[in-house]
Amino acid sequence: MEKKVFLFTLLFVLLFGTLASAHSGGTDSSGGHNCSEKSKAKGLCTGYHYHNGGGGSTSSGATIVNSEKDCTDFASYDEVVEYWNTKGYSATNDPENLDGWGNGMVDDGIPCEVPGGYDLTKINNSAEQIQHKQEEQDLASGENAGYPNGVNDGYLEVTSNNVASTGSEAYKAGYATGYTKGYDEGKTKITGEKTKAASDGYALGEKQDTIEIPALYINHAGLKQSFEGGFNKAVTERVEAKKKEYKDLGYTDGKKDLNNVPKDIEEVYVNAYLEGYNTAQEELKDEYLKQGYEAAFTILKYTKPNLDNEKFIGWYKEGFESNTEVKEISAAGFALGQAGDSYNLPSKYKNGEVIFIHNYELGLKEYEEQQSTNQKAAVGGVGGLALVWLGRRFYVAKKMIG
Ligand SMILES: [Ca+2]
Ligand SMILES: [Ca+2]
Repeated sequence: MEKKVFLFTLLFVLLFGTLASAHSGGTDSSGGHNCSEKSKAKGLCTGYHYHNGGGGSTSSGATIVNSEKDCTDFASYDEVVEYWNTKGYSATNDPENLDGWGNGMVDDGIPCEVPGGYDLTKINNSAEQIQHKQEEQDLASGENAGYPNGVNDGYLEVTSNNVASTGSEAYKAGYATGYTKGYDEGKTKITGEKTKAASDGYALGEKQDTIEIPALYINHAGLKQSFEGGFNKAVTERVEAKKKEYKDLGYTDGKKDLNNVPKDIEEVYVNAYLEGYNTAQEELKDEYLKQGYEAAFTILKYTKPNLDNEKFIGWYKEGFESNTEVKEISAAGFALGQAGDSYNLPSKYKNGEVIFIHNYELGLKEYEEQQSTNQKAAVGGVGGLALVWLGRRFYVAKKMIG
């Protein structure tokens, strides 16, 4: 009977206690309580929880972990974000009511009260972070798409065009970056290859006159052009060197008056030979013309020079006859003599003294003859001799004055 009463009492106490602890407002000795059905419906809590500052220690010393935080529990907004991110919360997953107004209704995915100017992309799952990630992704994929196109265009040396026709602004910006980077790389690559092509072309041009563009260079306009440029440079240098060789040969022959125009060579070299030959011949001609010209000052009459080359003799004679200064000297010398003046060689006729003196004497002779004729006419036969003597005296006096 006693045993029965004890069991009944225990059951009553347990039942009563359970009912008492299920009350929504009160807390137990640990400072917490179970979540009421009403609270569960509101979304405020799910099970046993604490209030007012979170978990604490029981009198027995066991640590109680608070399963829920409020915005006031954090020292800084960065802490809020760190907590939010660590928990993996979002606009659709906010069991601690950090996002909205604590009413259990989720808000915009931004927990608590965000300070102005805060970088919202730091907050996991925020619209800003999602957008930022999308932009970064777009930027990267744009760059990946632009780079190979840039490399290709730079290599082909076409006009740079870093504009993407489609995609978001971030994609376009990434495209431009990738393209420009690639374009520069492509350009550097082709520049190096062109230098090589030019050098290969030059090497071929040093060996032969016929161009053979390697397959490696034929399909790229710039490479082809560089190869051709190098080739032509070498050929031109080679031709110029050979031309000079023939020109020098022609000059040597021309000086010897030996016209040995080379046979069986291209016209360009024949012409080079003739150019040298003609230059030498012109120089020779000038030499003999001058000799003849100078001789005209020293001899009264042309005399064939002691030369065995008829061409040289001809040039000598041409030079001799072209000397008109001699005519002037002759005339001046003659005039001086004819005037009965004393002999006086002007310095400008110094190199033609032979001519001058000869003509002076001719002039003087004429003068004297004239004087003689005049005297004879004036005095007749008898007194003539005296007058001739007088006239002679007069001439001497005049000569002394002169
Ligand atoms: Ca909370
Ligand atoms: Ca919010």
